Amino acid sequence: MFCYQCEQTAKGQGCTKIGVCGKQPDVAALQDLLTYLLKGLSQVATEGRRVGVKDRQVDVFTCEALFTTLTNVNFDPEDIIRFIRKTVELREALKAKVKAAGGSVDFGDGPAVFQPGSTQAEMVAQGEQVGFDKDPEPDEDIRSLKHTVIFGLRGLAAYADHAQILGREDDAVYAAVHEILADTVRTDLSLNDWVARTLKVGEVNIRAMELLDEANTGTYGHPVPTKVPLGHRKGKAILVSGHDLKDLEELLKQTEGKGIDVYTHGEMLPCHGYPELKKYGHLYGHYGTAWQNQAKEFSQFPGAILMTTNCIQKPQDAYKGNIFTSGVVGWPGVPHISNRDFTPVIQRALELPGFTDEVDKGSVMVGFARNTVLGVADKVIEAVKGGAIRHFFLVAGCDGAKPGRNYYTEFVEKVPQDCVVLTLACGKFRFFDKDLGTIGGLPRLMDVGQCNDAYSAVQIALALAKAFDVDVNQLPLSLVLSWYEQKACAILLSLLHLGIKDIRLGPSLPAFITPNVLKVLVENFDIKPISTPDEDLKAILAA
Ligand code: FS2
Ligand code: SF4
Repeated sequence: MFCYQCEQTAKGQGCTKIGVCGKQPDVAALQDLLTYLLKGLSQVATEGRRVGVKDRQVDVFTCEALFTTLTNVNFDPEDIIRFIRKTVELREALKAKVKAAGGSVDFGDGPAVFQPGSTQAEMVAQGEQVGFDKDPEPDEDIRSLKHTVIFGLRGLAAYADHAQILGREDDAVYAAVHEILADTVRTDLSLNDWVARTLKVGEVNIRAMELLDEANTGTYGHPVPTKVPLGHRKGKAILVSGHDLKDLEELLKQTEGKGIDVYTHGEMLPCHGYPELKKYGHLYGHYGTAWQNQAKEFSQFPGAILMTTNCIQKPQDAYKGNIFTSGVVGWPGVPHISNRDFTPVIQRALELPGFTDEVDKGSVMVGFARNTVLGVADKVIEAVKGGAIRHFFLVAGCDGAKPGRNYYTEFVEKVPQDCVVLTLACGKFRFFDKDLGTIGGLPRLMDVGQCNDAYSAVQIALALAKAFDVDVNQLPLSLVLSWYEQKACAILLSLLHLGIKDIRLGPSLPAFITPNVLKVLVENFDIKPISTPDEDLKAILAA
C-alpha cells in the first residue's frame, strides 16, 4: 500500500505497510481502485454535460464515494467494493445516455473502460497498480499538484455531500468536480495548468461550503451563544460524534421521551448552538475531546455511541458492542445504521447503565458563527478602532496525536490580553475549556463551529475587511492553522484562492507537497510553517 494523504502519514512520507490510522493494505488498494474508477465516471459525466446529459444520481454518488476515501471514514472493504461496483454500473448506464445524446464514448483504455475483477483479491491487486505511488506522471511537481487536487476534491466532496443531505446542491459544483477529476487522467497539462486547477478546487470548495452553511443555518437556524455543560447527569445516554447535523436531529426526535440524554462528542460540539437542535431538552452536554482520544473516552462512556462521519478509529473491546456507524462511515463488524433508523442505537443505550451520578465539569460557550459575530460588528469595530482589541487570531483546524500540536495550546495561552482568538474544528479541544475572559463585553475565545463551518469564519473576515474598507490581508487578523485530513486541504486551497496570505500552517507540511510547489506557495502566498508560539506571536504582532 501507499497512502500519504494525511498529516500523520508514516515518517512524514507515506504509509506503506499499514496506515497509521489503522487502514489495512487491502482497504487502501480498494480505495485507490475506487478513486481510479471515479476518474473514469467523471470523464463520462463531463462528456455528458457537453451534450446536455446530467445525472444527479451520478453526481451525488461521486461525492459520497470520494467522501468514503477521506482519512478515518471507512475501513470496511465490503463497503468500498460496493462503491466500486456501483461506479461501474453508473458509468455504463451514463455512457448509454451520453451516446444516445450524440456524445463520444471513446475514452481510450483508461479508467472509463476499466473492468474491476470479480473478487476482492482481484480488485486489491488492481488497486495496487493504480495507487498514488504508481502515478505515471513523470514530473514530480505536476504529480504533487495532481495529488493535491485529488485530496482537495475529497474534502470538497465531503462538504458537498453534507449540504446535499440537507437539500442544498449546485450543479456547478458537481460539474467542476467531474471536470477536474477527469483532468487528472490527462497527460497534456502543464505545471501552470495544474496550479490553476489546484486553486479552482479552492474556489469550488467555497461554493460547496456556502451551500453547507445555507443548509445548516436554513434548516437549524443561525447558531446562538449557548453554554454547554462538560459534565453529565444521571440517566441513559447516547454519544454522537462526527459532523452530521441531520443524524443528530433524527436521533433527538427518535429518543424524545425515552429517558435518554444525548451528548455530543468531538466536532458535534457546535450543534448545541443551533436553535432547532438546542430546543431538545435531552441534548444535554458535551463529552470528551477530539477524535484521537476516542479509545480512552469511549471506553468510559456508559451508553451507546454513534459515529456519523470522520473520524473513527479502531473500536476497542471495551466499547465494541456499543458503537454504531452511519452515513459513509464504516468499520468491519460495527453495525451500520441505514436510513436514519436509530432503533438499534436506542435499544443499546437502554440496555447499558448510563450515568449513575451527576458530575459538574464546568461548561464551554459555543455559537459564535458569522451571524453572532457580525451581529456585534459595531462593538468589534469600535473595540479595534479604540485600541481595546489589537489583533484577531484564527487558531483553527484539526487535532491529532502528534506532540507538535501542543504548539496550538501554548499559542492560545500566550496570546496577549488585548487580542481575540477565533477558533473552529477539532483542533480547539487543545484549549476550548480555557477561560480567556472578555474584552469590551466580547469573549476573548469564540468558537465559530466545526471544520465544516470554515465558510462562516471566511465571511466574518470578509465582512470586517469591508467594514474597515481594507483588503482582507490588511486586517489585524492572522490565521494559525493545523491540518490533518483532506477537508483541511480543501479549506487551505479555498484560502489560497481568496488570496489570503501569511497563513501559518502546522504541525508539519503535507508529504505530497514537493519543495518546488512549496516554493510557489511561499512566494505567492507567503505561507509559513509554524515555528514556536513565542517567535510566531512576536513576528505577527510586530508586523
Ligand atoms: Fe477533526 Fe477529524 Fe473536522 Fe477533520 S474530527 S480531523 O476529519 O473533520 O476536523
Ligand atoms: Fe496513512 Fe493517513 Fe493514509 Fe491513514 S489516511 S493510511 S494515516 S496517510
